Amino acid sequence: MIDGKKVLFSGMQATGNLTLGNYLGALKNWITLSDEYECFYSVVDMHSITVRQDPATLRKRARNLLTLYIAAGLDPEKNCIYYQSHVSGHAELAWILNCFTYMGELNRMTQFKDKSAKHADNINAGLFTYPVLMAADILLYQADVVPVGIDQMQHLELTRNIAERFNNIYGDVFTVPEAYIGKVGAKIMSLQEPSKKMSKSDENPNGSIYLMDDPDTIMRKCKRAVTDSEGCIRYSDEQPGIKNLLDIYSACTGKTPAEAVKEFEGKGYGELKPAVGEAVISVLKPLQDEFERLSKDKAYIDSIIKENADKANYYATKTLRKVQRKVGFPDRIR
Ligand code: ATP
Ligand code: LTN
Repeated sequence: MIDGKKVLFSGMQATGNLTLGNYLGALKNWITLSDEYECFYSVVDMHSITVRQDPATLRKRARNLLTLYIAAGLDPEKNCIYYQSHVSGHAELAWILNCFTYMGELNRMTQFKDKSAKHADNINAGLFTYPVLMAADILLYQADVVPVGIDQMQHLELTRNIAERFNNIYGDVFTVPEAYIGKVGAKIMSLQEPSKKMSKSDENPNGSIYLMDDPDTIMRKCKRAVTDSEGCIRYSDEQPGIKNLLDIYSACTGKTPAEAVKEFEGKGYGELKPAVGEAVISVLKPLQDEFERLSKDKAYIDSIIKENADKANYYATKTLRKVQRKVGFPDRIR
């Protein structure tokens, strides 16, 4: 609890251009929840280097991502928006938690298996212990709730297990966090391969709508979305392409999938696809305009970076000192 409010933590990696999946699955829910909770939204740049990055590109993407959080509607005066690498407590707590996490647990993580298959030439220890750093992110702020897409559930379960294990030994040190998964948009699929999730690291750019895509590109990608030959619009697992388009439409318009199906009753794919395109454009256009405006205001963004890093450090250090005492590190001499 901070000032009588429950705490929320979430983060995104600055590894590529954000997709509509990232927005509908995560960022959009962050905004909905931001009034109710004391929120920490991190650009998790330390996680990004588990895969090789070009330094200048990473720096640029991290800044763009931080700006995008604000452009999407998170008020940086109320929400703590900061770079993970500016708070050394993340790495310090991660080290301690590494000593409370089993190799077997990390071996089971599907993200590790997927990423090591994809980057077979660089299966580094950081990629393996990635979930421990993520647990440290969350536990450092004593977060009650963590809004993420479904793909992160396994990491959240591990975080809860680590927290409970630690608490069983040392008493109530960590808040055990709950995942928050939104009702619509929790898993947006690729427009080209609707059995795969839409991902910013997908090699086929037509599978993903990027948040910075211009209206023509968005419309073109929606019109080319892979569907099926059934010809009728139902919300069913048998029609994954159509289901995905209905999910996108619902998440962008605030309608339920059932309402969306009703709206397109008796209509064809030729009507659904451009309607989805329009819905996406109307969500992304204001965000893009605000991003452009904010990007030009260097001094403002710099001040947010500085102030919020100080705030995050304050809360992080509080937890870290407590944990260090519990495990038996010597007190600091003042
Ligand atoms: P990468 O392709 O680099 O692994 P990613 O696109 O999966 O990245 P992350 O940075 O790992 O993105 O995820 C940021 C947030 O977006 C997480 O909360 C994740 O659950 C959510 N998310 C990612 N992809 C989707 C998707 N297709 N649908 C819904 N939520 C998603
Ligand atoms: N692993 C997450 C990003 C992430 C995160 C976090 C999300 C790192 N630390 C803490 C929520 C809370 C991802 O790949 N999407």
